[in-house]
Amino acid sequence: MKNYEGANIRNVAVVGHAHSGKTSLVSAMLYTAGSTQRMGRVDEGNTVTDYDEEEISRQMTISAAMSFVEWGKAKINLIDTPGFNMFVHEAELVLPAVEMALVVVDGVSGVQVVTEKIWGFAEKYALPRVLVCTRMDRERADFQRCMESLTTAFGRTVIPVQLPIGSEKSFSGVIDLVRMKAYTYEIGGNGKAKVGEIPANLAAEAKEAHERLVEQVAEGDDALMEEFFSSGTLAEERMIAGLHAAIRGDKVFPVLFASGLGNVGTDALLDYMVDYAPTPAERGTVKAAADAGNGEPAQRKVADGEPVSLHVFKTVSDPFSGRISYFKVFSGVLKNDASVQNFTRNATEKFAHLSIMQGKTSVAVNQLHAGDVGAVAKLKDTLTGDTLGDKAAPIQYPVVKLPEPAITFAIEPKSRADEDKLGVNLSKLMEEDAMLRFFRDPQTQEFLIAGTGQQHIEVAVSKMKNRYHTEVNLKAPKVPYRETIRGHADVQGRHKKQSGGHGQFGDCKIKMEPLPRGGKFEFVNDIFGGAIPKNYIPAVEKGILEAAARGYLAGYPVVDFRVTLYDGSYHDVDSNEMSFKTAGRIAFRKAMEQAKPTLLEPIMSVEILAPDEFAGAIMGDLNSRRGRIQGMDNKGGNTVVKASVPMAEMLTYGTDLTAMTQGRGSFGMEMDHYDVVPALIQEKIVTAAKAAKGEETEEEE
Ligand SMILES: Nc1nc2c(ncn2[C@@H]2O[C@H](COP(=O)(O)OP(=O)(O)OP(=O)(O)O)[C@@H](O)[C@H]2O)c(=O)[nH]1
Ligand SMILES: [Mg+2]
Repeated sequence: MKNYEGANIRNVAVVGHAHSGKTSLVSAMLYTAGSTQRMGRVDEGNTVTDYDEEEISRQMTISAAMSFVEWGKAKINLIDTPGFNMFVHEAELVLPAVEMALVVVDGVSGVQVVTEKIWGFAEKYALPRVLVCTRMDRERADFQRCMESLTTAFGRTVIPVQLPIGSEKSFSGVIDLVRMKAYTYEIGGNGKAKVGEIPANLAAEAKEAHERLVEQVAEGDDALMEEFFSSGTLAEERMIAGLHAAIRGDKVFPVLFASGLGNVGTDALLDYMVDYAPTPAERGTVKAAADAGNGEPAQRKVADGEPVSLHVFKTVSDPFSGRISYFKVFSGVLKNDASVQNFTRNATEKFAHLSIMQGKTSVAVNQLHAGDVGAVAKLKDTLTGDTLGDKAAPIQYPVVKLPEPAITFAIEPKSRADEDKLGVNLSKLMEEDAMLRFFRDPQTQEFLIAGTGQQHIEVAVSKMKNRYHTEVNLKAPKVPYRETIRGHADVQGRHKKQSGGHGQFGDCKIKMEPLPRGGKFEFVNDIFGGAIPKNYIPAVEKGILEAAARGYLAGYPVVDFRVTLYDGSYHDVDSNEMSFKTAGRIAFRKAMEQAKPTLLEPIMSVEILAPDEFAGAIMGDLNSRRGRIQGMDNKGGNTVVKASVPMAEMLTYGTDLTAMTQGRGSFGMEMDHYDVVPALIQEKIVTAAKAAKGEETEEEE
C-alpha cells in the first residue's frame, strides 16, 4: 500500500435514499479503479461494502462500510452508507469524518424523503455536496425531471455539470460541461470513457448549459464576473478553480449522471471527486467540543506537523476479530504500534496492526497521515464517539447527537442458555449500533430492546441468532400500569391461628384514603394506649407495603394512598411480628375492596413532526388513540403536533406513523404522568390479568 499524504486524500460519504443505487455505484467505482477484479452486484450479494450477511440476505445496506480506490495520484476513501430511514443514523455518524457528501439520487424517482433528510444533516456540517443521478439506464429515467426535482427541493444552486448522452437503455455517456467534451462508455464495460467531441445533436443544449454553469460559477466572485462579462466565457483553468471554490463554499451543488449497474459515467465521477472534493486540510481546522479557555472551542489544524488526534466514528463487532474501531486522523501522523491516549475514557490504547478497510478486508499500513481514515482491531476501552491522541496534547471532538429510539419491544430469551448469553451479546450489538438500547424495566421486570423501528430491531434479533446463536422472541412490552384507590375505607384485619402449642395472633384496624397523584404511600401511626405494642407497628406497615406491591385488581403496584393505623389488639403469648404482618396484609386487601380501586396508566408526552399535508391524518389518528392534542405549530412546511397519549396506545406508533406519512413523519415521546384508565378498558385489563393468573385462591384468614 502506497503512503498517501493529506493533499492526495479525498474522503467521500456516499449517501442518499434507500435503493437509489449507492452501493452499486461504489461497486462500479471500485471495479473501474482496479480495486476489484470483478464488479460486485447487490443482487448477487457480492459487493465489497454490503458484506454483512444481514445485508446480503436483505439486499440493502444496514451499516456504513469503508472502501477506497487509488485513482491517479489520489486515494479516495468511499464510505457507503444505508439509505433506509431506520438505518440512516449510520450515515449521520460518518459525516464528520468526510469532506464531501456524494448525494445519490435515483434517476427515476428524483429527490425522496431520505435525500432531504441527509441534505439537512450535510447542511448542519456545511459539508460540500455533489449530486449524482444514477440508474439513468432505467425506463422513465429522465434528465429534465430529475433536475426539476432537485432544484425544487434544494434550489437554484443545484446545477448540472454534465448532460447525459442517450436515455434509458441507451444511456451511454455524459458531456462534461466544464471541458466541453463527450465521455462515452461501453454499457456493462470497464467504466473507462472514450473522450471525444460533443455529438452534433446535443451541441446546442450543451452550449446553453455550459453558459448557465459559467454564470453560476462566476456569481459572487468579482474577478470571475468581470472576465465573464468582458469575454462572454471563462478560461477552462479559471472555470475549474472557480467551481472548486464554489463547491467548497457550498455555493454550487453540481449534478452528475451515471449508471452503477451499467458502469457508465464512472471514471468521470472519480475524476470529479479528485478535482473538486476538498482535501482534508482545505476544509480547515477541526473544532473540539470543549472550550479552549477563551470562550472559543479548542481546535486543531489538519496537518502532519500537529500532535496526533483521531476520532472514532464507528465500531464493528466482528465475531472473529472482536471489536474493530474506524477512525479519522484529524491531526499528526499515526504510526503502527503507537500507544495513544483515549481522552474520553482516560485510558491508553495500543494501535497494533494499523490498517485501512476494503469492505470487510483489512489492508495493513505503516502509518496514516492527517486527514486519512483507518481501522484498528481490539482496542480495550474505546467506543464510537471517543477522541484519542497524543497524551501531551489533549483534545475532545464533538460527539454526534442521535435522536431517541422510537420503538420498544419486550425481548424474551427462548431458552435458559439463550438467557445466559443475552446480555453479553446484546452489548456487543449495541457497541456497533448507536441507536440500539437494551434495558430491564424495573417495574415489569421485562427485558426491553429499543430502536428506530421494527425492522431495526428485527435486524438486531437476526444478528443475534446468526452471529451469536442466541434466540429470542419479540413481544409488545407490558405497560407498567399501577393501581390506586378513589374512595375511603375503614376495616379490621385479624389474623388468628391455634394449631396445637404456640398460636399466632395479630389484629389491626386501619383507615385508608387516596393521596394526590404522585403522593406514593403514607403510613400514619395513630395508636393510643398501647392497643398494639410499639415493636409490632412496623410489622403492620410492612405487611401492607408487601401486599400493595403485589397489587389488588390486576397485579400492579398500588400507589398514592394513605393508611392510618388507629386501633388493634394483641395476645401476650401468641402475638409476634409475623402475625402482625399477616394482619396488615389482610387489612389492606379488605380496605382495597371498599376503597374503589382503580387502574392508572402511563401517559406519554408525544411530539410528532410531519409535512403539513399529513397533519389532518395525524390528528384523527391521535384521537382514536385517546390522545389529547396540546398544541400545533408550523415549521417551514412541517407541522409539529404535541399531544399526550396513553402509552398503551403508542406501542406500535413508529410503524403506524411511517405507514401514515409515507415515511416522512418522525416523533419522540417520553413518560409524563399517570392517569386513571377509563372503566371499559380497565375491565378488559383486569379480566385479562385474572385469566393469566388462573383462578388463584385467596389468602388464609
Ligand atoms: N437498472 C439499474 N439498476 C440499478 C442501478 N444501480 C443499482 N441498481 C439496482 O437497484 C437496486 C438497489 O441498488 P443498491 O446499490 O443496493 O442501492 P442502495 O442505494 O445502496 O440501497 P440501500 O443501501 O439499501 O439504501 C439493486 O437491485 C440494484 O441492482 C443502475 O444504475 N441501473
Ligand atoms: Mg447500499
